[in-house]
Formats: sequence, C-alpha cells, structure tokens
Amino acid sequence: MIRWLTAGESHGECMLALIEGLPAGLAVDADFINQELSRRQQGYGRGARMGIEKDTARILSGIKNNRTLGSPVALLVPNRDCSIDDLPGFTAPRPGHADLAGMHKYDFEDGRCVLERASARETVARVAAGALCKLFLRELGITLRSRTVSVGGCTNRAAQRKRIDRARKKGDTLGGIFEVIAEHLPVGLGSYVQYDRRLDARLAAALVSIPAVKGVEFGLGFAAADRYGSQAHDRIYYQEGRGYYRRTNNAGGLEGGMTNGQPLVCRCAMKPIATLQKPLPTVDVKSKKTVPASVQRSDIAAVEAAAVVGEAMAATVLTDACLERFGQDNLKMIKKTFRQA
Ligand code: EPS
Repeated sequence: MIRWLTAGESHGECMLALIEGLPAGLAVDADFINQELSRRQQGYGRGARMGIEKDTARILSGIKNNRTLGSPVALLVPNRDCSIDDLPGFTAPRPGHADLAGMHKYDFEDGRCVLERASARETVARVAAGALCKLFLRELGITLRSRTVSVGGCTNRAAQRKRIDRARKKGDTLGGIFEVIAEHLPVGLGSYVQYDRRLDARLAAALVSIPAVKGVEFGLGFAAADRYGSQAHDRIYYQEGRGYYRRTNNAGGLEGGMTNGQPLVCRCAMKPIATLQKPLPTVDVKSKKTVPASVQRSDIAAVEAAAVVGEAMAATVLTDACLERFGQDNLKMIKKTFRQA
C-alpha cells in the first residue's frame, strides 16, 4: 500500500510530497518528473503565475544512485513566488472558493490564511507524487494519458480558445471536462468484496479531490442511465489465443469494482475557477456589508492542467491496487508475480 501526503502553501517556500510504500529497485527518472510538472503548467487560459514558476523537483530522500530503497520518498518543488508574508490579506470571501467556510472553521479574519493552502498550486505536489507512480506503472507496461474533452461547453479546440479569450475579456472564468485513460491494465485490480476496495470508488474519491472537480464518471457514465441494459453492457467474446475480449467499452474498463482488462476511461467535470477578475458580490466578514469579492491573480481556465493532475491521481490509485495484487517490497518480485498472474 502506498501512503502519501502533500505540504506547502501557494506562496510559501515550496510544495512537498511524501510518499511511502513504493517498492525498492524502481529507477527514478528525474527528467520525467520534471516533464510532468511542466505539463501541469501548460494550457490555454493559465494565469500569470505560470510565467513566474518553472516547477522542478528535488528528490530529498528514499533513493540511492537513482533507485528507490523502499523507504519514504520526499519530493520538494521550490516556489519562486514565496511572498506569503508580504501579500495583503482580504476579508471579502470569493463565492465558490474555500475562503468563507475555511475562515469560519479555522477562526481566521483573513481569507489569505485559507487561500494559501486551498490554492490549486497544491496540485504541483500531487503531480510529483503521481510521476513516481507512473514510473512504477510503466515498469508493468501500464500507461496513462489524458485529454481535454470540453472547455465552457466547447469541444473544438479553436472554439475553446475563443471562449477563453471572451471569458478573459469579461473578467470571467470557465470550467470543462477532461478524460483520463489508463491502458494495458491487468484484470482484477480492486475488488467487489468490500465497498472500500472497489477500484471505481477509490478512483472517484481521488479524482473528485482535485480542486474544482465536481463530478466523475466511468465509461458511458451518466448516459448509461438512459439506456436499456442490452445497449449499455459490453458483450463478452472469446477467441483461442486472444482469450476473452469485448468489442465495446461502455463500462470504461471497470466491472464490479475491478479492472476487466479494457482501457480505464474516467471523465471529470470541473467547475469554473472561483477567482473572477470581475468579481461577484459577497459579504465583507468585518463590516457585514455587500462588497465585491476579493480579486486575486488566477487562471481563466485550467482544464488542461487539471487533466494532468487527474492522470497523477489515477496513477496513485492504480499503483496502490497493483502493489496490493502483485506484492509490495521490491520491483523484481512484483514484476515476476505480475508476469505469472
Ligand atoms: C496555481 C497557482 C496559483 C493560481 C492557481 C493555480 O498561483 P497564484 O495564486 O499565485 O496566481 O494561479 O490557483 C487557483 C486558480 C486557485 O483557485 O487556487 C497553480 O500552480 O496551478
């Protein structure tokens, strides 16, 4: 089992990931981790911060000569903008952000005390941790990719850009839908025997934890609810040499909370970014008067970046499920068990 946590404030010194449970003997490709961090920074509609940062990870522990030791791996990504103590506070919580509930919960008068940790900048650490998991999965031949399905309802790339430009002009923001696909998965990751072992439940929890993600579906997802069973389920075929196979993948690679050998297809709906340059009205927590919400530097849309975070989150869950099924201690043994399964 892997256990992992992140630490770091958006404008603090750094973002950190601490991952325990990766097997010994895994080659750690630092360039790959940095490529993943760079992918997270891309996308049309990102904010000015992405021009400031050049996210690069330092591996602080858990490796010797670039191979994992089985001990906890700590990854550190410095923040170039580390002005946390100099940034102004605010008392006008942004609708849709963590500000108001966070101020109430932790007894802060200043919304910045919430913003700093609630910021989607935290996903830097998730992508770093996810990159390590991807390296592990790659050893078993399992690959992950993603794509942006839509932004603000537009599926065409040119239309998405136009929509983002229009949102920027209006001081507004957009959300969208992204898809994460994992391929070459073995049959039987996860289990039907207990609710918390179902792989779809574990993936959904991981994906919906991404800031602004409000919905997750697998395969046909919500659309399956409108179909006859005969038109929703994937027929099973068998061929000598090939084994069992399907001609459709409406289930998105999961049946009974387990992988069925088909590509895993998860789709996530992301709400529009909560920081608007032309802010919504809110209530000032000091004066209790109606005021415009606090305006912060932010993204217009970040669906492309969220898709990379989605890959990382899915990679952590799939790594966990593989370790559960094929062993935990060292890569050599895991690969051997994997081949025999
Ligand atoms: C982000 C860093 C943040 C935001 C954005 C994502 O940096 P800053 O606040 O300094 O501009 O650009 O965060 C949000 C949109 C949010 O709502 O928290 C990043 O690294 O991804």
